[in-house]
Amino acid sequence: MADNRDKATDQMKIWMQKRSSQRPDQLTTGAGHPIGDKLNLLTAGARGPLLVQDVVFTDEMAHFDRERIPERVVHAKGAGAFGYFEVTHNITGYCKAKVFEHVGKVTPIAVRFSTVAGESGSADTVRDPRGFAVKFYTDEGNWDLTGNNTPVFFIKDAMLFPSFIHTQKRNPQTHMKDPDMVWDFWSLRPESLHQVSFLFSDRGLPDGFRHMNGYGSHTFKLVNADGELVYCKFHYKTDQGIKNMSVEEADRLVSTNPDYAIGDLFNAIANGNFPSWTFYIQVMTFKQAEEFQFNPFDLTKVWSHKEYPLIPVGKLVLNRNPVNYFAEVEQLAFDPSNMPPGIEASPDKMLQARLFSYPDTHRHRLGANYLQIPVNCPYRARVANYQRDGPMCMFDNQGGAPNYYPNSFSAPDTQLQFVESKFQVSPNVARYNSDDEDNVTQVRTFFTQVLNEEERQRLCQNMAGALKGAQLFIQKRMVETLKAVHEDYANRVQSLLNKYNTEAQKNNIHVYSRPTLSNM
Ligand code: HDE
Repeated sequence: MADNRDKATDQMKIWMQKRSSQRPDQLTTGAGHPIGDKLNLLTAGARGPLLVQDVVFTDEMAHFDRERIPERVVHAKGAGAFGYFEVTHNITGYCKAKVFEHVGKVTPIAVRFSTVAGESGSADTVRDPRGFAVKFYTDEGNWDLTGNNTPVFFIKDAMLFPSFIHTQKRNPQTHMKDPDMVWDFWSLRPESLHQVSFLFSDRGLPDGFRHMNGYGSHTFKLVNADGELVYCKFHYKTDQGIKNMSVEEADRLVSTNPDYAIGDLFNAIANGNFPSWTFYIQVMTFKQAEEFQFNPFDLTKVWSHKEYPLIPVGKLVLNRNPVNYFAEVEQLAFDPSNMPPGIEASPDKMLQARLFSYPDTHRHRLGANYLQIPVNCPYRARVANYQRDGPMCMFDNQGGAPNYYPNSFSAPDTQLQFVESKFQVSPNVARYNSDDEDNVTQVRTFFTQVLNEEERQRLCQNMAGALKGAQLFIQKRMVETLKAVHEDYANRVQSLLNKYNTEAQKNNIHVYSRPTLSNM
């Protein structure tokens, strides 16, 4: 075998070398009983049937039968790593959270990167947003910043999320990806245009996970020690530099190295080439929020960096690979409602919905006591509450401490300083339609000012290459929505579609050609 294999490929060899001085462990059953023979079933005679008393076999098989837990309903394919967050700039004027307590403060972190729509065995180099979720193990409980590599999202009202995700997954009958579903939804919901334009730009195919930025995306609230509040957005910018992949290279890797991004991250860390990101905040006062030209809680919009400049805060560094993928990555559970005192939710409807959805998902995937799993456990804080029992309760279940509140026996009590900030809400409860807010201005800026001419060309090419897979009436509606952004955007996509549609007619293709994977 070649000597030049990378560290990920050589994992078995490296593991064995580390143990070379030790004798192999005694093999046991799950219950710890030493095993004498692990190659042959216990049978009545050489050709006879199996005995139920072969507990060496039944112990192993019964556990094997239960190996899978439900995969994440989105973001199923991913890679994780561990490291630290270090404060480099003082932001205590904005936020009292202890994670920002002083310059030089270091907090351990876990990070999971992911694609969104594919299953856990899908390829890494597909066109898709990338998840970039960070768990900070702070002294005041865990803080999870469960973000993506884009500052905006496809929708702004969480009611649409399950339907939106269904369009990105598989057709209910064919069990195939379905361009009609994808483009039908996007063309019916113009608020998705900003994220869709990001997605079909070069940024839709990042080169692995190390060369992309991360964003908390939502608007959050920061509270300082005097109880003063500002709105805030979080950004983590790659120190490796942005690097994207060409469509051709991404397509090639889908078949030749579908785990490209996982391997790239693992090897970088194993080689001591630790990836890092510089962490910033953007801050908006409540007064500025009232006067802001857009809804400051609209997840399909960005805040201008000119008006709301990036304020440096610290560094995220990844310097340890998981010791075991299932234990530390598959079971790693992020939850936007994990916020320590000083960081609070804004009224962003999407964020509010996520506060419910994530812990609900974890209780389903991992069980009621998922917070006791080591990788999720807020181990730098002391958990003391009145929750007890449930499946897989792993520790002492808080021993003999009272399990009811209030009580007279000196059990855990509250402190007023940790009460959340007060805020006013609009008095009329109703189902407000937010899709009629301005969905085009920022997309126009992206198309005309953020992208250069070559990038614009590739965006239109990538979009038309995927949109051609949808029925004509859907193509037409999508082009109409592009027209509202910019005539040029719509015209370019339309003329490419005309070319594809004529070719399809000429070749008598009645079934619309399926887009390539990287264009889905
Ligand atoms: Fe998620 N999302 N999401 N999402 N999301 C999940 O949680 C959900 C949204 C994001 O590496 C799920 O544990 C709802 C925005 C990441 O483990 C689930 C809504 C952003 C990850 C869920 C959103 C994200 C998830 C699936 C709309 C970026 C992977 C399994 C209201 C700002 C985290 C799980 C990891 C995972 C729900 C929208 C990012 C089902 C309801 C916006 C990075 O709970």
